Amino acid sequence: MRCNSITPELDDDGNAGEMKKAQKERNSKKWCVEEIRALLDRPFNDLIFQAQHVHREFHAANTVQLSTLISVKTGGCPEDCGYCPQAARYHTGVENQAMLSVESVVSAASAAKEQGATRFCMGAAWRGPKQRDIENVKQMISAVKALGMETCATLGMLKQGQAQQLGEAGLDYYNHNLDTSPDYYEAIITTRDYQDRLNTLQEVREAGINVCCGGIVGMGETREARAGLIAQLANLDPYPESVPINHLVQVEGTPLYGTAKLDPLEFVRTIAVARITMPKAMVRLSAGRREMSEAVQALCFLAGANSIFYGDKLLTTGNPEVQQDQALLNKLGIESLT
Ligand code: SAM
Ligand code: DTB
Ligand code: SF4
Repeated sequence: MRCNSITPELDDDGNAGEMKKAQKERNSKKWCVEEIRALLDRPFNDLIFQAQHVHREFHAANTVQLSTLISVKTGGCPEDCGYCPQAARYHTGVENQAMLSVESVVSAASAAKEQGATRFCMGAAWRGPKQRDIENVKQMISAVKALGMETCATLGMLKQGQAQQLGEAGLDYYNHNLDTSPDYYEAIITTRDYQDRLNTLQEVREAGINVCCGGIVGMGETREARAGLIAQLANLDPYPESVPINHLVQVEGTPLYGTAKLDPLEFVRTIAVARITMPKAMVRLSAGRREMSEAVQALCFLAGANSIFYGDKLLTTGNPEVQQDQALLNKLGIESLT
């Protein structure tokens, strides 16, 4: 996409006043890949300073939102996402598990709430849900909502009308990631295309559900591809309310196992650019935290991350222990949103 002339500029200190005004309307700012690439290329300190500046204009400093994940249906997925331990075609040791009962989901949500999570996200290893799956998930959504938590679901591609049904059951957020840039997508997934993902995001938007959409870095992509992903996210109109930036969790048996490790500062840069280009969004420092040092996580918060997955497990892989996270947040003087 070419750069357009209505770009609200940030001044040298990263002042986002003009941008804030523009964002009150629709997403009038369109980002071209070159502009985002130029942000990613900035000297590290300048980039982080700019991101923290934008962050403080749009969000309360030193706060973090906590979301807990649960896998309501695990493994056996027909898709071929090269990163995913739940794809049936890879031998990763993940055991297939039938749909959880509503009771067990509610008790996990209630435990998560007890520990301080405000949002509960239910994930399923499907290409997309069938109508009977939707019926089950609707019950889970209503029951979790009744606990006073925000609800989120990630169930794969949605057919027309399905988002509407989930919304009626009380779904606040739908997570559906673009994962990487359009150009790199085919190297990672071949069983669906980019447009399929965009179509589902459109369904979710039209149903009035908040969009949670982000991607994965550390999959062997170039910096240019990371710029391409952020451009796609930032140019959604409006851009997502929630933007999970995952670091690839390398799982033995998946095609991406053994991918060359990404310099952690590249991950921090990606967070910073997500913050600058999507100022109002909650930017989530997502998968991969267990493999990250506390110092790198602290840099991610400085770069504008203000949400994390909280709880000992993501879907099938590990996440830092709750007590460890509480200690880290304490150490950094970051308070969780209630
Ligand atoms: N099956 C649904 C789908 O693909 O949309 C929902 C569940 S899927 C596991 C949700 C997201 O988890 C994926 O889009 C991907 O971004 C992320 N994910 C899966 N495996 C991952 C891994 N090994 N490392 C980092 N993120 C991963
Ligand atoms: C998202 O962006 N990351 C989460 C959530 N949305 C569903 C999933 C991460 C999964 C990591 C691999 C696993 O635990 O299976
Ligand atoms: Fe299936 Fe989702 Fe994993 Fe892809 S990411 S293999 S669609 S569970």
